[in-house]
Amino acid sequence: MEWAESIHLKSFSQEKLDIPEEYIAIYQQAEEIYGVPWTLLAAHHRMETIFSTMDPLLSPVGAEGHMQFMPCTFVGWSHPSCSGLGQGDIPEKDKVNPEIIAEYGGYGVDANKDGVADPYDIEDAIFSAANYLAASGAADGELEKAIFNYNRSDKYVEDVLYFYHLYESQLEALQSASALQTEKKDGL
Ligand SMILES: [Ca+2]
Repeated sequence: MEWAESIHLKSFSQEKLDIPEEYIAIYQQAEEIYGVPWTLLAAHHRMETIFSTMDPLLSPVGAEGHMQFMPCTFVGWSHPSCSGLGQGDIPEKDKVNPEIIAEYGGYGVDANKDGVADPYDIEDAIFSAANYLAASGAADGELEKAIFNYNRSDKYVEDVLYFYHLYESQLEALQSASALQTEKKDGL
């Protein structure tokens, strides 16, 4: 019996999720509101900034923050300065103003309700990404279409899907390991 238990615990400890724990609750809250699988949000976060470890969180073409939003996608493409890749020429204070974003039809969200929608704030960034992916079909199962809309490259779609499926299978392994643990405790 003791032997069997130690074997089981060993296999349990080998199951892991390659997602920093600190972000999981935020992804899950965003899934609740926008209907986008939280593991897909994690996959985008992994691809965009390697879970926010990229320094600085600003790309050479002007994509900003934890989830690498182009300012025109965040604030809204109907902003008069928006064209091309979407860097625009939007004053810094307008970029984070929820009223301005509503006016121009952007996807930026003030998730933590501090009055600004900031792509450099982790909660705002993840909710904004979920909002954008949901509008692109990810809440209706059209993952490929939504991912492609986020970054128009087939390679990007392939890479995001790779991490999405990886996290989904890790999660499944963890859940079945934890179900086994529960059964054991219940004496089944
Ligand atoms: Ca905010």
